[in-house]
Amino acid sequence: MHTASETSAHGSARDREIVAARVIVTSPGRNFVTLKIETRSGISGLGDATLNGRELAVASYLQDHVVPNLIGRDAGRIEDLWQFLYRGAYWRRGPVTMSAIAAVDVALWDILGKLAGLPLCQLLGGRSREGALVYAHANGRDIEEASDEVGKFVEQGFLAVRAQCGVPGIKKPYGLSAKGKPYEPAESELPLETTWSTPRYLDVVPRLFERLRADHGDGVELLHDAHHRLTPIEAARLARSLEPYRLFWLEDATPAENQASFELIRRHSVTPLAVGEVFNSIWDCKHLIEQQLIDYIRTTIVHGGGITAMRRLADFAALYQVRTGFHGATDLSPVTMGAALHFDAWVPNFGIQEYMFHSDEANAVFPHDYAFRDGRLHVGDTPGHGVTIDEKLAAKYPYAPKQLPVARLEDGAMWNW
Ligand code: CS2
Ligand code: MG
Repeated sequence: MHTASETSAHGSARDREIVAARVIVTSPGRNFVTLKIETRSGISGLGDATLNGRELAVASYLQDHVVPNLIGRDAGRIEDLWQFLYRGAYWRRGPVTMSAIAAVDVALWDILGKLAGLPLCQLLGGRSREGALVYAHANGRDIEEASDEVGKFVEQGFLAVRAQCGVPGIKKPYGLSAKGKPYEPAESELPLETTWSTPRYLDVVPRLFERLRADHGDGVELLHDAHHRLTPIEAARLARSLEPYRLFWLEDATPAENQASFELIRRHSVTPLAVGEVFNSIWDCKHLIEQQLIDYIRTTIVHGGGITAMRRLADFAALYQVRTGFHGATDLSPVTMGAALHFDAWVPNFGIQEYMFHSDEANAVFPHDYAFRDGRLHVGDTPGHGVTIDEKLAAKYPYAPKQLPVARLEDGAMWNW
């Protein structure tokens, strides 16, 4: 007999008992790892576990070390399961562990929404806004082409656009997609070796944004990703040189293992700073946030430990007026996009959501109810996060080993890609 606390509108503990959990690896245009948790009631939930270039590490972590611990547990005990998987891992944190925990967490929130008949944003506290402001990715081999690409997104109704362009003399600089194709960096089985030159890069970026403001005016929000390539003083120089063009943010200006290095950038510039897509825990950004060294935190649901963890991080960030700016590249699945958009709809200190388009194949494998209009992505009222998986179709796209590029300086020394 179940106690009153176990029998509620959300079914009984027996209904919520986890009876199966399956890891689905599929590659519709690119690799994705998805966890599907099934309960005795027949209700199931999905979580994204994709870690670009290291997908099978997370798939194994889930299959071999997490799934055996899920069977028989109450899917409604979301917090307890999060604590079990975090504290119980012993080897805490890290992108593989936290992506696996995130997949379980998001699947459980999805199940809870379906049991309650409520969309995820309602479970969190309801909508704070109509739609999430999103930014698209414009890039070009040179300034001219990049500006044309920005113009195309503005015409499509985007209110914010990230702009990257080629660096003269540098082959395969960061952020450029093959003409007309979505940007996908993990394009080879072993890392592609690219070259990097900070001096050449620092010469071209201010000219890019001078041209963008001249071509597109002050209305559109412009963003740029330095992708961990600069030293703190170089980042300070770039941030200061971009001040006349009023960026929405300069992202990953310098690697953030030493969070204090952002103090140097902050001393020299008022260009807003965003960081965190490679973080996986609140401890990676505690100093950055409480010292107000950044303006947007990029850590997102799939790599940051799920809804349960990101809710804590967002609330902590709100104390210091730091806003969310979730990572939303194509290597995060539509499951993460769906969950993130529900979070974006609720979170009081929302900033912006990255929106790189998934391929048609990926959108067919992961049907969803979010939609773009008026420069924002809107989630529907489907119970849960609103994303499903067509497993038959997913099975048609076998995993293909892919890794991210690496970067070397012109003298051959390894650098940050
Ligand atoms: C980039 C990402 O979207 C971004 O801001 O930093 O595309 C990043 O390069 C990829 O997610 C790496 O897999
Ligand atoms: Mg980035």
